[in-house]
Amino acid sequence: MTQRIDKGLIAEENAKLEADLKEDYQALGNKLSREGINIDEITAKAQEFQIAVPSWGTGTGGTRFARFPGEGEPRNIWEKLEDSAVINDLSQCTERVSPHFPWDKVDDFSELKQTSDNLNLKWDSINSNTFQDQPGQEHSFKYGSLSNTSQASRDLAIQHNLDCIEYGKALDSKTLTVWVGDGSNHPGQQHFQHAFERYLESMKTIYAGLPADWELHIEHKMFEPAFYSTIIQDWGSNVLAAMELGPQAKSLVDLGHHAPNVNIEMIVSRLIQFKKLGGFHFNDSKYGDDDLDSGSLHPYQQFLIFNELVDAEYRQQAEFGPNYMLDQSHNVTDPIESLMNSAASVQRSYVSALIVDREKLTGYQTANDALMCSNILKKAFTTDVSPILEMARLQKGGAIDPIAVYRKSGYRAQAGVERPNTGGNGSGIV
Ligand code: RM4
Ligand code: MN
Ligand code: MN
Repeated sequence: MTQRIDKGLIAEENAKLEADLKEDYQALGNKLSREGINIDEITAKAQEFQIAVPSWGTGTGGTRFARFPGEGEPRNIWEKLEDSAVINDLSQCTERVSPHFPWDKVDDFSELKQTSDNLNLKWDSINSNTFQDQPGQEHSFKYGSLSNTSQASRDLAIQHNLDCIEYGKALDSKTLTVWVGDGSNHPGQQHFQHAFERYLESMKTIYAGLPADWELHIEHKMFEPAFYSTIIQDWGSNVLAAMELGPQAKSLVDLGHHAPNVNIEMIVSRLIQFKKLGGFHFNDSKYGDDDLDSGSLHPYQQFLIFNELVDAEYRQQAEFGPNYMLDQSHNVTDPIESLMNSAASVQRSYVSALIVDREKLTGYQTANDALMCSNILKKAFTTDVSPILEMARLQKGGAIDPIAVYRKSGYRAQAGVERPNTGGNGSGIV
């Protein structure tokens, strides 16, 4: 097992930065208190914030053209867990891991649960995979899974999802997330309505297998692998399916799965209003499903999404409690560093949204003062809340500067020695 980051190293590195942090925290605290905000209350909320790490994000991702394996990348779920523990030790806001099956399948799930317990990690949403065939698979998913014209292929896809629920029970998860690549590449290839009917019929069987305290999250994506039509291509089809299935079915929003310029924060608001917001896959993108670091391109959009989420919290919206997860896949960075960066970026959006003056905003909205509405949001967004994030980590035993400590630890080089490249990490994203 790769040696975790030494707590002594974290303390030593924090000690170098602590005096400056205290000064910055005090200054920000003074500024916020002039606006009636208690900085310690915001820090306490930042400390409660959690965002799950995708097991497949700990390995190096690829494109449709090639994958360039990284040094010491995890080869199986045990090693993915080790990396996830490092991310959480330093970041202190990622105590959950979201697994993907069958990529992360093991023979003994109680052993896996025991291992995660020992690493102080819990399990988030279970992701099923019917977007590729497994070796020796009897009925192919080439022409779709839950909506395939072949009943035998559909049955296999349904069974896989039911198996995922069983794995999830053993790991004490409470959510199944279903994303399928089903769709078509040629106009006329598929009868839209019949395909959607087949999908819904399959999903009803999966829904019937859900334990009473579970949720079923449906994830939409506009395109890829199908490039003409996709069965759940947008939030409209998504929420229609969720409404058809019942109250335990909700929609999941992956930020990279929309057409460019779509107003995602408004979709979020609609889903909140109708109690259908299940969760998120945070990432960023310029073109499509790019899976770049969260907030690396559109930090204001990410903030505006959190503005809706915090508003729902503030209004104590009924049945509101989405799962927050990262979903990204890296080609050129160290995935541990990127996941730490992304987790902090999403946490930053949450904290920035917490300092929006909601009473003033409502007043300006009522008065139709568009300029001041926008300025209220911009004011919160442009306030540098870094001292809050850093203090939140420090007080929980994490690192003031997670990337610096991680680099100093030599963890990646050590993983490189202990995890010789076996040519794959079980996650079939190329
Ligand atoms: C998809 C989608 C799903 C993820 C796969 C790996 O584009 O984002 O959430 O399970 O990729
Ligand atoms: Mn996703
Ligand atoms: Mn995606």
